[in-house]
Amino acid sequence: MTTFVDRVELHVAAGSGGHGCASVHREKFKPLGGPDGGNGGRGGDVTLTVDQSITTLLEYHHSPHRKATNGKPGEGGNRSGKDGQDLVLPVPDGTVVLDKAGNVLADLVGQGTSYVAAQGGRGGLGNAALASARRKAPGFALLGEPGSLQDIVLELKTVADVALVGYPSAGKSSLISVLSAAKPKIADYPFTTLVPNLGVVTAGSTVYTIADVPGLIPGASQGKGLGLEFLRHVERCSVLVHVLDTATLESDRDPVSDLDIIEAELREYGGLDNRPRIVVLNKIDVPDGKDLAEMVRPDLEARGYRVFEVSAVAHIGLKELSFALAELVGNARAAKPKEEATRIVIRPKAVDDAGFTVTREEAGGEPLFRVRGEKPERWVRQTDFNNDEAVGYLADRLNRLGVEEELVKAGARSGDGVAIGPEDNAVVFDWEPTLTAGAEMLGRRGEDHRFEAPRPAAQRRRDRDAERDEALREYDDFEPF
Ligand SMILES: Nc1nc2c(ncn2[C@@H]2O[C@H](COP(=O)(O)OP(=O)(O)OP(=O)(O)O)[C@@H](O)[C@H]2O)c(=O)[nH]1
Ligand SMILES: [Mg+2]
Repeated sequence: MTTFVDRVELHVAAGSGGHGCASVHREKFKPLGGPDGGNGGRGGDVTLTVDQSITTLLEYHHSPHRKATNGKPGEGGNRSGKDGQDLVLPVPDGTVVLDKAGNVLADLVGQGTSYVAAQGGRGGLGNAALASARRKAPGFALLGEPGSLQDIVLELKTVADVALVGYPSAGKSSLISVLSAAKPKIADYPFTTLVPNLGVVTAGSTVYTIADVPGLIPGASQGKGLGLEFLRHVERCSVLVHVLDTATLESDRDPVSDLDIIEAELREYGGLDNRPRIVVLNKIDVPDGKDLAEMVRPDLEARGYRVFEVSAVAHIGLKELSFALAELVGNARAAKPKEEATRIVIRPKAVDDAGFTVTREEAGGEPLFRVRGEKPERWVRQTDFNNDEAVGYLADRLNRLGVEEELVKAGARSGDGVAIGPEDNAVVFDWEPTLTAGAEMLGRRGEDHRFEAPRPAAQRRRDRDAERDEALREYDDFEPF
């Protein structure tokens, strides 16, 4: 038996961004040739993509840890680091992606549908990209960001138009084998089918898929037999077929009570009430079977079912059945909204990029001000804390975002603790306000006075305005990176 796995836990890690490079161009007779450190490359994403040739999640069961490659660091001579390679993980059609709490993150249906499960870290800017009119030779570069890590659960819900349900040995797998080219295992003992089978049926111009699930028995909803676990695989079907055994040797069974019991179990599972159903009376090649089928037919029709008498073994009534199913599938498809013809790529919900919050906490009797927000947290990750200039640059960025102002409003005073980031992963420092030194101070760190020449007053004013414009532009420029 080939192993079938329809639920796995998967741990994915995107690649980290490469660090930016801090380097100064060197050439004979040009001792200060300017910064030429390149940017780090982006880390690779981990993406799940539907590949219809795959039918099981088995591969991920065997190796549940997957990682994309890191971006390469930038180099001198304005050389950017190479981007990391995206890791594309092929998954079966109908794979549902959940987080550990069971929330659905994505439902991947249709060839090529993709989901970015972990996003690669950005590369850090090199000092060439960080240079500006007022910071002509930055002696630092930004660090690459770590790639995101995700623990996800993949669950397979088979995508089939028609699902066969019924008692063990009613002939579900036999029917699939004669209606399609699929060759499922068939035997005359119960629970031969341990995993769903899938076949493709062509009836006239209609092509549809048909799946069975392991046989159900009374009490399946309480876990008897193989239980209801596999009914997950019929959830997506648009037509349900009751396969009823007209030739069972069990004296306490007959097609009508079998149907009632299976219906009761389906109800217990829930969510399938609105699927159109038909009834197939199988094994009419057996003489007693044919008699029994004719006997129960009026009863079943009185309940509103369309009834088909067939024999999977003797190939009786199969054509009518396959065309009737094609019609039902056709109706269901017509009723459904048109499927997207293009590839669907689902990205994780964008984090709120705009703002940040400052909250006051107490830590050992001392006030602690916590700053949370996508930008400030990212900037902290990009900062090389061994480099004073890089730390100064971080302070400037935080300033321009208005973090200092908010700290003042929240009552922070010089020397108070400020933490940027979540409780378990924050950078904490003692706050030294720079705002009080006046707006002039904004954005003036990292200036390299070696490049400054004396300027007339009018020129200084123009420069100052240009600097301010540039500071704002620079601030925007870095965001889409
Ligand atoms: N005489 C006769 N036997 C049949 C017919 N269809 C299936 N069988 C036999 O019934 C037995 C069970 O058939 P399967 O197709 O494996 O039944 P199933 O519903 O898939 O059973 P599970 O997978 O255990 O739920 C096998 O021995 C088949 O050969 C039929 O039309 N006539
Ligand atoms: Mg079977």
